[in-house]
Amino acid sequence: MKEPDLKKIRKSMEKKLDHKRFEHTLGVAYTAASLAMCHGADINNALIAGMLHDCAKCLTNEKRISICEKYNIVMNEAEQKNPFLLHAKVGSFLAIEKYGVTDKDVINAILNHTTGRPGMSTLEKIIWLADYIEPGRKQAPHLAEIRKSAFEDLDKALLMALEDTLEYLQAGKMEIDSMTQKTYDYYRNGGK
Ligand code: DGI
Ligand code: FE
Ligand code: FE
Repeated sequence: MKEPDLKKIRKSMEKKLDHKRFEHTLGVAYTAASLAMCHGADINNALIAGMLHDCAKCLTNEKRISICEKYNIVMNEAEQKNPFLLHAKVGSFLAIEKYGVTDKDVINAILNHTTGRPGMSTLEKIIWLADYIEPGRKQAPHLAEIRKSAFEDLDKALLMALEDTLEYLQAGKMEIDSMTQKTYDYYRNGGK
C-alpha cells in the first residue's frame, strides 16, 4: 500500500480485527470525522487515524513485544507490565510501515490515542475523544455530558474524560502509565 487509502485500510481492518473491534473502529473513524467537521480539522486525516488507531489491538501481547524488540521500539515500565498498552505504539509503527501513513499528525494521533500527551494537537484530541465517546461505548460515566462537550469545547470534554479514566484506573488498582497522569495534570492546569 503506497498512499494511505481509506477503503483499503477499512478492508484490511475488517480482516485484522475481530467483529466487535471493527465495529468500534468504524465508530471512532466516523465520530472523529464529525468532530473534525465541528472543530475545523482535516476530515480525511481524522478518518485515516480513526480507522487505524486500534490496528494493533488484536495482535497477541507476544507479537506486540516481538515487534518492539525487532524494530527497537522502546517499551516503558507501564507497557512492560501491561503490554496491551503497546497497541498504540505498535499501531503507529504499522500505520507507517504497513499502511503507508506519512502525516506526522496522523501518526501521533495513533501513537497517543491511549494515554494522550500534554500539548496534543486538535487531531490527537479528536482521536482520543472519539475513542472514548463513539456510539458503541456504553460503560463510562458522564458519557452524555462528555459527548455533548466534545462538540462544544474539546479541552473541557478531554479533561472530564481524563478525570474519569484516572478514577477508573485507580479504582481498579491498575498501573497508571506516567503519560496518562502527565496528560491529566497538564489539562487540569488549563493546558499549560
Ligand atoms: O483500545 P481501546 O479499548 O479502544 O481504547 P484505549 O486504547 O484508550 O484503551 C482503553 C483502555 O486503556 C482503558 O481500559 C483505559 C486504559 N488505559 C488508559 N490509560 C492507561 C490505561 N490502562 C493502564 N493500565 N494504564 C494507563 O495509564
Ligand atoms: Fe486503543
Ligand atoms: Fe479504540
